[in-house]
Amino acid sequence: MDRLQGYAEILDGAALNACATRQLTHSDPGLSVADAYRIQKLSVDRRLARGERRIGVKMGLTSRAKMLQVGVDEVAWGRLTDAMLIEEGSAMSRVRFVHPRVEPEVAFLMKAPLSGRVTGAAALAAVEAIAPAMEIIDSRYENFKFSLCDVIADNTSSSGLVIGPWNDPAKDFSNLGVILEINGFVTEVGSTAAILGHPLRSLVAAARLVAEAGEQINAGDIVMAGGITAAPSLAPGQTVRTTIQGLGTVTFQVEA
Ligand code: 0L1
Ligand code: MG
Repeated sequence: MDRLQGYAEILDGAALNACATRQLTHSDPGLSVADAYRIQKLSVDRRLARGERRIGVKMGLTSRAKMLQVGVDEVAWGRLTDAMLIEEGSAMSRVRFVHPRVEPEVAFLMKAPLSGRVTGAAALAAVEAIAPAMEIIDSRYENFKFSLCDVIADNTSSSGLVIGPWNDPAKDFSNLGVILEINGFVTEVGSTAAILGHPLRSLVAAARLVAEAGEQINAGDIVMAGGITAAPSLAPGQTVRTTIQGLGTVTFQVEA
């Protein structure tokens, strides 16, 4: 079997069975970033072959807090499918995940395609709406430990997303206060400016990175701009809520 296809099957199996696996780079330190994106695509293709539908892309490692938390210092992207969507206000099942964590984020809904090197103004013109959101990340690696290549191959840990109310993107969303509460306790605070200085920069980076892979952001896609704070762990019984100043609130529960 092709080496990269084999890795894609290992990671896909780890996600399907919620069972952690060893870092690929422990046994294959020569793995490149290009190899890792190839593995990511092959792994997500397996999901699509099972009937999942592509719904957009996510940006990862877009804030200093995230980079420090995982010891990686470059942005990365991953692919989103409809099976990752968790309805706002509903419950996610903890047993479907290995060791899930949550990140407050900003989501973009696209009204026009975007690809390649674009300006911030062009990126904004392609946005239909923006929303407060949360990403549930779940590394398929043991102990949530990985290198940049490992995490890219693992679809940048993406495993769930919850989207709050959609807002007019004409609002200034460059520096809005963000509060992440778990069971009513303020767990993380931050600002949308933590996303590369302005969430729009993440969308500009997404257009460039996705084009480098020969793909594009499509009208109707969701683009998750990236985590704003460090990502706390999730446990059964929690109610998790993110509020972004002026954009609204998004909530989900964690059940066993
Ligand atoms: O979305 C993110 O910023 C996370 C990217 C992967 C790193 C992690 O799993 O924490
Ligand atoms: Mg994220």
